[in-house]
Amino acid sequence: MNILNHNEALLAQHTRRLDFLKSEVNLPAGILQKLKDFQIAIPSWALGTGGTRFGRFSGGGEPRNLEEKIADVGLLHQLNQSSGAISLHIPWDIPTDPAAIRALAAQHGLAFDAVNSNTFQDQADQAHSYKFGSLQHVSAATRKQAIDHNIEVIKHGVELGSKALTVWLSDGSCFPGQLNFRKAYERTVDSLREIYAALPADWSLYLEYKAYEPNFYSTTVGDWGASYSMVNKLGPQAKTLVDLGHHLPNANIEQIVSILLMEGKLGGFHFNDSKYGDDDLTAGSIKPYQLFLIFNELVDGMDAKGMNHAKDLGWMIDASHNVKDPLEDLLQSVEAIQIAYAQALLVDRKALEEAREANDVVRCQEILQAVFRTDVRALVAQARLELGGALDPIALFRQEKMRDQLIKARGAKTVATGL
Ligand code: LRH
Ligand code: MN
Repeated sequence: MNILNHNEALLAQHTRRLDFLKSEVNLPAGILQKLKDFQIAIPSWALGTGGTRFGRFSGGGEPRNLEEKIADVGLLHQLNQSSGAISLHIPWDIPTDPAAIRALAAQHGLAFDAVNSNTFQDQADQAHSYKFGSLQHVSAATRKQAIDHNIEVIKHGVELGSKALTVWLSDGSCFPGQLNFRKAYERTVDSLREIYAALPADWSLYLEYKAYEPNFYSTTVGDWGASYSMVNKLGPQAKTLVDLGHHLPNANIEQIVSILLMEGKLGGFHFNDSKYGDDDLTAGSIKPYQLFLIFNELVDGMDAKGMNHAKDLGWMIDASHNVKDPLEDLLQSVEAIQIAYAQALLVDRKALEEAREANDVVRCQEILQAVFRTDVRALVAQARLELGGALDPIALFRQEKMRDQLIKARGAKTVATGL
């Protein structure tokens, strides 16, 4: 892939844009280094074409195994130098030879972020079905099976150098009366305690909440309150994971983030966007202002606690690509997240606090919206350039006809494991 030629052709235009930005905005010291350090993990289950119950329209050249998934994330990272980690989902991506997989990832400059368990599908050789839940299940044998699976996933993660387990439970009910909410909650917490006890000392457990789907009346870990109350019962290594698509309409996610962060119980994110439900669309594609407001709370809250922006939270994407090329879609999501982070780093927090303390509502809004309306793409591109990435990753992906090359190498009908 000829990144040098690509950047050379775009350098003059890029420099003009960057100089203009610098003429308009005082760039805080260290902002470029922060952007360069900020790596976003790519979900192993989102490298193929996603679908819905109504259909799936594969684009071809999809990765056929974990090795090819790592190669695809490696390609993204080569292009944008901001996708330096992969988040695996077990059993969709069981690393049969962990040492070889770890070495292959290292060759691509990739680390392993949180590993994800799966007790929302029944595997062929499974003794007990998860139809009526897993960690909440009325049957102790089914709960034990789900607990053992999570402990197994931790073992896979340890072999790969991962430091966190993400637990998302589809557990809940579809009809009033079906579930004893209190028993389901207590059984879930008791089951999580056994998983928590198996965590290595330097690991985290991320408990991901979701309002609905696949259950459509109640979800046992259905909102931040349920997750927060449970992770508080578990202990200091347990934190809440915020998937942007897992909220009821109009939820104020940036407020949820600020409180979880203040309480030291925010573990990380699954970035995506949505208009209606858990649509798993490209980050920043529907509500870019919300994404900016979330990063505004993150930068403010992390600085208030002296946290390291790049290392102290789990930055992961969780998306599904029904109509776009999966790799182009992921490049867009990473760019949108980097833009929201860069803008949040430009907010004049002293002026904002002064305006808030003065109840100068207009001034507060003007400070945030002025930054949101600032085009920081040249700054994000400069970070990529300095790390050896492409000034315009999607343009280069297309110029090099990468999808055609993948189809030629893998075939037009290959289907990746995942959603
Ligand atoms: C559930 C979810 C969860 C994953 C799955 C692939 O909606 O967000 O994070 O396990 O998607
Ligand atoms: Mn998710």
